[in-house]
Amino acid sequence: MTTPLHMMADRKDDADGESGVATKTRTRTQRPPMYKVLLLNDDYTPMEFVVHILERFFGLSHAQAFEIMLTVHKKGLAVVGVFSFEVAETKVAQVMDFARRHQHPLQCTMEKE
Ligand code: TYC
Repeated sequence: MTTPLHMMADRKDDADGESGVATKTRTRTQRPPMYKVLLLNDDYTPMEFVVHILERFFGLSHAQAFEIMLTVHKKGLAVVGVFSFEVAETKVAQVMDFARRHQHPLQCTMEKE
């Protein structure tokens, strides 16, 4: 069967039946979820111990560490950093382990941002 001449004018298909019309599917780029690491207040952990933790495991300056420690002390908790799941998990484990080894009840948790 041949295509009648009057239809031939509009046809864009090539010999393979491909139209040659480019199509794009919009695929949303998924960024990996980030996790907030939270430090919780308690009545027993010494202030200087918390400052030391923030310097040691979160790379904060003494001044920054002191500021965040005071925020936790006054407000009950503070976000100390935002990380990928694996990094956040490691930080929480390091803090919890260090506090436990020093017999302080300090609590550190993470939550999805
Ligand atoms: N509230 C504690 C105190 O008065 C200090 C403290 C600060 C404890 C921050 C925990 O995450 C914390 N010694």
